[in-house]
Amino acid sequence: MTKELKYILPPSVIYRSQRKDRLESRVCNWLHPWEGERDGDVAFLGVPFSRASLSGISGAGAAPNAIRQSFLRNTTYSPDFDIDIQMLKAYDLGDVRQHVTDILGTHANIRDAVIEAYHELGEILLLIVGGDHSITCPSVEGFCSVYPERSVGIIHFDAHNDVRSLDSDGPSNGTPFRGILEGPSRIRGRNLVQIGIHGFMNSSAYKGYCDEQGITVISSRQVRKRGIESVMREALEIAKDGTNRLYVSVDIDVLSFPFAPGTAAASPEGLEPWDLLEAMFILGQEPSVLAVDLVCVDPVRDFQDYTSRMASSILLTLLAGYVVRKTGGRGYS
Ligand SMILES: [Mn+2]
Repeated sequence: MTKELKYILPPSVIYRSQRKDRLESRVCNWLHPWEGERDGDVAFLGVPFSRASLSGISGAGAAPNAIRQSFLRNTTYSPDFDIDIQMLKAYDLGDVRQHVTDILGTHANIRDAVIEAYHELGEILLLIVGGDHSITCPSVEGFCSVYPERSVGIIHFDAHNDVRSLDSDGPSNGTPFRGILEGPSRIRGRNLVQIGIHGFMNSSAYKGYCDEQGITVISSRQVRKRGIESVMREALEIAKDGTNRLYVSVDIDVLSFPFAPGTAAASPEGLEPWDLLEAMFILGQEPSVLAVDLVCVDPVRDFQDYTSRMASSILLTLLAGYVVRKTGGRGYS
């Protein structure tokens, strides 16, 4: 019997692989529905919310379950890293309670669900799986209020700056980082690094806002020219300067659209999968990273589940890095 939480409902679907090979561990069998345990390493929290999307009708609310389903295809071991993540205790906490029409009320639930997750499980690595990008603002607010005495830096992967003015359409998938900088979280622009911003679908005025706020913007073109490892070294230095906790936000549209067809606003100039996966492996190892969100996977727009499967690879690669962090094992090379 799953323990009842105030802001989080138990997972609405639980997938189990029927494969009989005992020498192979399937991710969906390893990830357990949470039943009140207090000893986890990592927890999956779904946020099936996409009504604050500016990109027309969004199916991103279906992403948490689509990603749970894509775990059916994954094992816990990858030869790319020669790491098996099954040593980690991983729980599926379920999904944040939604309100049918109330966007601000659901955002408040997201904030409170993040607080509730840390309250129940202590200092775990929390995977917050959206949903559209509007969820990041309340999620960061929750993260910051769990440890109010600590200061937080953010590393953000996206095609867009997501600093649209809150006055025009209210909180949406285009506003989370303005909401964060101008909200109660007290995060400083100089500790926010945006990576992979790309394509003729941004605005110089919003880049101007980022410059004014001291945000570091590293374009997709710069990632390609410099290499992701150099970019990540710089990003960590900036995000960690004067802070002691990191929040990571990954909008799947940071990838070039052939690699993430199931999202509303990718473009050809985006990152390639290994750029993002190496970044995840590096961030998984980083001791100050305690929360990672993954947003804007839209199963309704997807092709043969490729984008949901990309999302599961992003999360699992992060966890491969987390195994290195936990065991003091081999770092990246
Ligand atoms: Mn975004």
